[in-house]
Amino acid sequence: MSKHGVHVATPGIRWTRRCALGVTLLLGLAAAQPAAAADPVKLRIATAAVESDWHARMLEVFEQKLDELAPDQFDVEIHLNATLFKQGTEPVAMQRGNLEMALISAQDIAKQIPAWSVFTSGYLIRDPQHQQAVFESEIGDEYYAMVEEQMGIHILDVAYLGTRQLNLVPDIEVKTPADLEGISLRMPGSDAWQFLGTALGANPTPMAFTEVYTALQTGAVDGQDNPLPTDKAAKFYEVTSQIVLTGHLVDGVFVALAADVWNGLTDEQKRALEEASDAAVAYNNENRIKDEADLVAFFEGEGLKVYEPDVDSFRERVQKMYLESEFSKDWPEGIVERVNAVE
Ligand code: KDO
Repeated sequence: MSKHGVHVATPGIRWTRRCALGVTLLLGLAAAQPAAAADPVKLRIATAAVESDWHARMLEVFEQKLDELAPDQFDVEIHLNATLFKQGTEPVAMQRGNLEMALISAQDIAKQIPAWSVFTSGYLIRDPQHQQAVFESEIGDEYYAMVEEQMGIHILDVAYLGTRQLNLVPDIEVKTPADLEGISLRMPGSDAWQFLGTALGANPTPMAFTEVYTALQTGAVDGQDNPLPTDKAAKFYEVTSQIVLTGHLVDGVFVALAADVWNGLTDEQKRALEEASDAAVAYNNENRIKDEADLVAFFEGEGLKVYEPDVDSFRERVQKMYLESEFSKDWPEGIVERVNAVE
């Protein structure tokens, strides 16, 4: 094309044996050259996290670390606020080859592997250190292997999402589960999440995370449960009056990627991904744990009531309901005792 944008006709080339020989020589030369650098591996990461929450920020740490360890080998794209895939649909997107990476929950996994529902159960994991220890133990190896074999998803790590607390609009006093009777509590949309709401004594309402702020604001629901750092990041404190420190679920998100993508990497690339994920999780956990300790004062400053209920009454009811539930029939023999025994 000329600089004026007009196509200039190329004088016709007459195809002769000499031309053919020249092409063969050229092709041979090209084959002798070192292989051109492979295209970077695309890693689109999907999550419902909001920008200022620690599990969103840790993805930037992941991207930077990966670039340091394996420059130009990965092309990371971070998609927050469930903009790429709806919350809870990420595992299937990875299984269908439509997504490379996501932060997924035990509740998402339990939809396909019922044995995983043990990790959706309230008052089982004691604290963030216990969570790390459990998933670094043989239990973690076994549970991650199930996900790899049965779902074709490779888990790199668990990141501490925080300890879930109740966050309510009405100005009521909550001491025991009985005080939640008739309270419509937004829970994420899956059976495992809904059951947790019922076990707490409330009326669970399924709803995606992205709709929660408006639902609280308009009174469509009476409350929601999330860890304190998420209540701050998603600004739920602007539209609620109290936080009840039930501490009912020590929650985590799993840093996961499609096994097909994982299996296509070199050993060096795999090591780089593992190291970058470890760095990201360490950053998330450290900041989130510190935040949880500091945030009560922040919410009180915003005018919310923050108090402890009779936690034992919640623990007793929730544990009993899980053990008697349909979910527990799918738990491997002795798993609760093994989890409890991890120091
Ligand atoms: C939520 O929807 O309440 C939840 O906390 C559930 C988690 O599993 C996770 O999906 C999280 O939302 C999102 O990452 C947003 O913080």
